Amino acid sequence: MKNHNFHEALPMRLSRYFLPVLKETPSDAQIASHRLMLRAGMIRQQAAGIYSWLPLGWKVLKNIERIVDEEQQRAGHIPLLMPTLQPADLWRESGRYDDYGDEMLRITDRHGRDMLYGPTNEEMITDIFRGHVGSYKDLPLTLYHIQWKFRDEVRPRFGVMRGREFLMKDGYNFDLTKEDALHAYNRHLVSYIRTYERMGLQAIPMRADSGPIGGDDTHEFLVLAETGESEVFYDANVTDIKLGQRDIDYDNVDECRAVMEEFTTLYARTDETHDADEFAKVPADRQRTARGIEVGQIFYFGTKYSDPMGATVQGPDGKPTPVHMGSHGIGVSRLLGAIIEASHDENGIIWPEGVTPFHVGIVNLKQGDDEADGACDALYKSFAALGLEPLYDDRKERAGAKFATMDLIGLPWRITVGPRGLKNGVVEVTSRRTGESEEMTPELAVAKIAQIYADL
Ligand code: 5CA
Repeated sequence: MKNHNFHEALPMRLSRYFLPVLKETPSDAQIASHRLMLRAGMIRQQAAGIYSWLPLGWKVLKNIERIVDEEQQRAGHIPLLMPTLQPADLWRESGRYDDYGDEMLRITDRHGRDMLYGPTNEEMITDIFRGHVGSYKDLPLTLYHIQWKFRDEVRPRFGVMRGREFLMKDGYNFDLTKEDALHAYNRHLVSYIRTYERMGLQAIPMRADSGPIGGDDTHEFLVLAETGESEVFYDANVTDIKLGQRDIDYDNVDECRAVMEEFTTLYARTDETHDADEFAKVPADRQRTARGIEVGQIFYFGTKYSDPMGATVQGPDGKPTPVHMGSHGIGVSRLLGAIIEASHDENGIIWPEGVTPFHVGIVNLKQGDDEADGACDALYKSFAALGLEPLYDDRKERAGAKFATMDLIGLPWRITVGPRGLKNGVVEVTSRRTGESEEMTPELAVAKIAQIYADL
């Protein structure tokens, strides 16, 4: 299998894990993803819109972060890390310190200096750029980080979906010309679609409003879901467009533009930019009004920050030129909620293979039976040796309780091991998504599951 893991595989026995599942459905959680994340012991609320990530939730968050990271690097973007706390002075330079309003958490340090917990990083990255880059020869450049943000939302709700503290990937492109910056915009659009598809999500780019970030060109990426906070209007045919396994050359300007056009030509807008006259031109049987979850947004805003902050490079003519910029964000922690909204049933979560916290669950129907214990141990070791992470339910619990836990936490594959099957030399492999089971030898079960992940 392609092992992109930055960490070692972590096979786990449930008896030693920390998985505080809740028996009751939390009454204050209004949407499925919030309820399921609490019930599956993934998060714990510490204050309004502020969560601890418990081991299972943390593992999924890391998986999502890894996919985002890989796709950014595939597109040629360079990772770094900026702090969560920022000096207010940088924001005074851009004029946003006063403009940003009550969503900004303002802090004063012991010396009386104004600080803030970053809601986004345009100013700071522009400061880094102006301090270290001086020539057009160093362009194009796109820097990004995956870092916690704080926005003092009036109504934090729906769990990680609208948090106050949340994890975002934010990237910033620096280019000599508007044309180059628009290539960066298209490159981000393509890489985002690829990122979401790897997580089993269809996120439709829709023309949107730029809000406090600024600029004229902006698209939001929306996952259709009844519980989504945005109202969206689109041509039904947009949902047929997929990137799939296409090999994209991110340096190829025409290729990226063609993909951008393919995904953004049909009508698809959020309520902020919805235009009834334009929408009326879509054939009536294809007009759709729905709700969506915004899992990302890209912006081109030209010299909005580079001008006031003096981020210039020496152009080919030797003259200082302000750089053209854009910023590009993915709601990393929100994505957990979006994935669950898109993929669950009445029994619990159904993780897509790309982000699942464990690759496979092993359920021992008769803990303490030598043969069953031995077969489970052997499966566990085989998966671990392949770099896969099984979660082995080795507790002395009833079968029903074990199945309920596995269904709730949503591992896409389950292997059930019991004395009866073992007499015939078989275990049962069950798909969480379809509920279908198949009997096979333990060796074939390992091979089947290993193949599924190798094909991702
Ligand atoms: N600087 C730009 C792009 S880097 C920016 O901040 N864009 S943003 O405001 O659109 O945020 C990027 C993404 O973060 C959003 O698309 C959304 O998915 C996520 N996000 C924004 N606010 C929250 C929140 N309160 N809770 C969870 N995720 C959020």
